[in-house]
Amino acid sequence: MTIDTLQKRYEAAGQGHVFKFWSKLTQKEQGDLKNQLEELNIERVNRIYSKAVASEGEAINPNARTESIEPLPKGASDSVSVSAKAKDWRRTGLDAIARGEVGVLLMAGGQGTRLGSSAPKGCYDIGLPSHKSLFQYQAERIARLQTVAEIECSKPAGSVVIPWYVMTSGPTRRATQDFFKQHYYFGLDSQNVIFFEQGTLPCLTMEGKVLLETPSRVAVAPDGNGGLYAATRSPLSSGKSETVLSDLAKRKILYVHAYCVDNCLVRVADPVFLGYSIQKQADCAAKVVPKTQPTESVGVVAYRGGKFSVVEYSEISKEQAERRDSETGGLAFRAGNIANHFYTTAYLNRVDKPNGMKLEMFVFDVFPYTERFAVLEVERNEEFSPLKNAPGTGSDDPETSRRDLLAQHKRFLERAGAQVKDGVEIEISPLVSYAGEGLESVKGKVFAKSGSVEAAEELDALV
Ligand code: UD2
Repeated sequence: MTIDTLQKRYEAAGQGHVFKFWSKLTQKEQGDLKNQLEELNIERVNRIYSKAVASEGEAINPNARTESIEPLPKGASDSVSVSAKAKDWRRTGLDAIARGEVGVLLMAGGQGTRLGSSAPKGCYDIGLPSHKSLFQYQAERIARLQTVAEIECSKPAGSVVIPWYVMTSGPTRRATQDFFKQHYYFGLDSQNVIFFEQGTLPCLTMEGKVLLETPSRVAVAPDGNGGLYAATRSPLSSGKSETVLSDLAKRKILYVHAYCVDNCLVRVADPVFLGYSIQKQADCAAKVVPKTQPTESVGVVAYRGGKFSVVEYSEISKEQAERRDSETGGLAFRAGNIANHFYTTAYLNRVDKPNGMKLEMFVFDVFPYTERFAVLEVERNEEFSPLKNAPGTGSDDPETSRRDLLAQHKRFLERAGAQVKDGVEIEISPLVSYAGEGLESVKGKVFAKSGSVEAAEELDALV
């Protein structure tokens, strides 16, 4: 396309201002800007903007919203703490892992602005005795789970693989890949850690005008974790045809666990959640925790127009968030979404870009497209402590993450029959225990010293 045609196209779209500095740019800068502007579908950007403004209007006036939003009906979800089937679900999930049918998809393209750190969130050190990052915890949980599956399903050591697909965005890709390389993939085989990149959208002013980051570059931001669906279809590296979907097919992966990077308690490829969803024959599923505060920054899994959906915390109205269940007195919208999802690979292949017309696409945009949807409620203190805010905020911050993880490890030891003296902080590497298993040796022991252990034998030094 000639620069003239391009400029006319942008002027017709009301975005001609991006050429403001054109004449002052060097040859190279002009080339870079031209390439970026050609790749941008400026008409689509304008359509997304006008749709976003329209739905913004809807959010302000919720009765203008076309579909009704209702809490999930009773029986639409199960709970690990109530159901007697958790052990059976775990067995089913572990068998699938042992058969090599399970992959993990980490959504790591967010920029962690609220946290105030410029590095990708997964690199964050929440101040544990080991100073391990979130990425390292997740990697070691995968490694441990591979071992648990080998032991419990009688497979040869090293034979079970859970491939890890890491979705990054423009701003997080380089730093994320470098971090994994520097840490030798935290002991995982790099062949089984696949990085891919989600799309971006240009940053717009409130009036919908494209923002320039520099005189020769349009400012862009990740297109939301719902960018996952397009990203799984885009080439893993330029000029190659492999995509995440083709890699899943090549490895014969049937089930995918997708999760949010910032939850220090996340059970990566949780066999209980996998087994539950497999037994329910769900196309996709969401793990939830009971929502207790109306103002919590979590979406709620609900019925919208009779379909499963998640009403994001930025969308729910005040009265809906505060609505109480007449029987229990608890919140009516209590299924707190924790960005922790199950998909069959078949479903991931079936959904197309569900909502490419949003400024920020959400991972749960695909839920309304199936009735075969499952919801599993888990215990917050065991599985959810998100890192959203800067140190010292008092909630969802590094201190609460550290507190919740170490409190869980103390429970692991007590459930295994040990006693931990007050004030003693013991951190147990995921390589020792994924969910509290593998600690038989501590029965009857009293721990009086703080520290972190990388092997069960090291616990004796803390008695
Ligand atoms: C997410 C959930 C919210 C609740 C909360 C719990 C969505 C849309 N909302 O809200 O319902 O579950 O988490 O902690 O999931 N990400 C990308 N690319 C992007 C944007 C985000 O990969 O363009 C990743 C991000 O790295 C993180 C996850 O998606 O792993 C959630 O992103 P967030 O922390 O910005 O989402 P939040 O807290 O607004």
